[in-house]
Amino acid sequence: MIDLRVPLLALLTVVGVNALAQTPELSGAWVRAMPPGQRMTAAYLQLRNLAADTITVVGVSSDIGMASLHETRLEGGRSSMHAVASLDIAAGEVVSMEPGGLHIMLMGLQTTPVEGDSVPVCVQTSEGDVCVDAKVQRAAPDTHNSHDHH
Ligand SMILES: [Cu+2]
Repeated sequence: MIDLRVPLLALLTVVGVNALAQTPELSGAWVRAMPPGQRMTAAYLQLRNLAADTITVVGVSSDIGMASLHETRLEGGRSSMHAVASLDIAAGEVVSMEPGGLHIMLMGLQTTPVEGDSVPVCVQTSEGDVCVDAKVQRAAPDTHNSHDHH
């Protein structure tokens, strides 16, 4: 088995990121901007398990309010949200949170995050906590299947 962590660590060192690669690696984090006064929003990100074993996500947190792991599901044509108690990420697996699916629900906000802000979001896992600054924006970042015309 080839150990991919060594070149990755070297790369992270070159770009000046913490040389100790955290796992799961968090990327593409963003929070949906809401109108002033809104007390809830959601954060989305991708988690990549760089470890050789399954990692379990056991919780989420953020300084700006109460955070919980949610999943939106379509049931009989109706969309509803459910709390997700824990989430297993297999070795090498990438889990994507995105609108209409898994997300980090942020509730009880003291201040409404506005476009351009950055919001700290942490993921608690069986391996410890990993945190990222999520960019506040009005819509999902461009991806292969998102065509958001304003
Ligand atoms: Cu939710």
